[in-house]
Amino acid sequence: MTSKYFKMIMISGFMFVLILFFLFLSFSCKNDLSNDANKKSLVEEMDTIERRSRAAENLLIKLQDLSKKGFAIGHQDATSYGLNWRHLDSPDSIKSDVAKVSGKFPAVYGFDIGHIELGRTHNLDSVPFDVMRQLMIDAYKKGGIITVSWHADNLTSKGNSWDKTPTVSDLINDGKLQQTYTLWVKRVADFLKSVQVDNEPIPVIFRPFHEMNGSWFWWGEGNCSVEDYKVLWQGTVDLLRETHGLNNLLYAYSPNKLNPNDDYMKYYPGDDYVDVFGIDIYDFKNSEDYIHSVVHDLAIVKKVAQEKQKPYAFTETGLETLSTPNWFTEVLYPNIENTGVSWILFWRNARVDHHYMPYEGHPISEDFRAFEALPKTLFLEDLTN
Ligand code: BMA
Repeated sequence: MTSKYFKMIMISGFMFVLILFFLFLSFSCKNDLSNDANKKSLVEEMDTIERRSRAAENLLIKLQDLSKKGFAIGHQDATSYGLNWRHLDSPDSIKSDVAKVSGKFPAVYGFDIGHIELGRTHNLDSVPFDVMRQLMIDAYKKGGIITVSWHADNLTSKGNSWDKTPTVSDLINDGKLQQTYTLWVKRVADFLKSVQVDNEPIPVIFRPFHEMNGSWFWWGEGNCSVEDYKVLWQGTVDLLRETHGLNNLLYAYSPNKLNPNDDYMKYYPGDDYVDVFGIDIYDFKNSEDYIHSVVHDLAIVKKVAQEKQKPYAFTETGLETLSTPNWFTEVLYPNIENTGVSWILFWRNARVDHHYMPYEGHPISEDFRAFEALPKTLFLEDLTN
């Protein structure tokens, strides 16, 4: 009786394995034979999930999809503070200068984690990291997209990001500095891992070491060689991805506006290390020059991104103090509406002499409302609808 029963279990077990095997075979054949480049085999899918969480994969898809409808409007520190207010002072309500002026919240939320590497409680612009975490979670839960830059201090001089003392070559050759940098990246990883919804780290577009073709940061042109830059980028991503197991990050590569002989891909660390292409271009109160760069440079970014089948964005822009009348509808919009960028990030509203989005009562408010009403501008509610 016992042995008959055992035999039956063995046979049904064997049949079960056989069915599974055929099921798997039919799945992989289907994928092998299908000509659809977007379909992944089971094995590929497992690899991708390990490398990028499901949520990060979804974000990549969202970026591609939304670019077919328009471009998402982003603002740096949108909900952390604005002109004459700080989230810290009235944490019960979420505010934003963009919402105060247009009635709509931005779709993309930029944050900067400079000074997380030092183990500080506040970032370089005095935003407490605990508040930042809450604001990231809030924005993500509402359907917003989160992007994070990192104005890290200089390892060698202990000055800030703008301290040009060469340090990347030191880092590559000096074991002691490597130890410190490893700790810095651990602090970055710990923070980005701690921003969770339903016990899962939320997906974040991480944009470290930006504007490297300019010479104002320690990781920039002239302060760090091209080869060293790539080693720095790859080493940082390896630490985050492999040592700390972060799979919620998409990595954005964002040089500054190109000068005539600049090569957009000069500092590119490789396809395995970049998920999104970007560029930072500011209007230094010269619309003509700005428009020329926007049109010329975004065309290059678009070409590269399309070849590599990755999304692309206008990762930083703005006109400080917004002193050019109708800037949003006349200078910016016509020159980006057909570029296919997924998002555009305006820099922070810090002070009356340092802001890039209108605030209540700003003379450009009406133009901004007209910009909001144009077909391609996507705000938070446009993403979720
Ligand atoms: C710069 C300025 C600085 C700020 C830094 C990081 O462009 O806005 O005041 O500290 O970004 O946010």
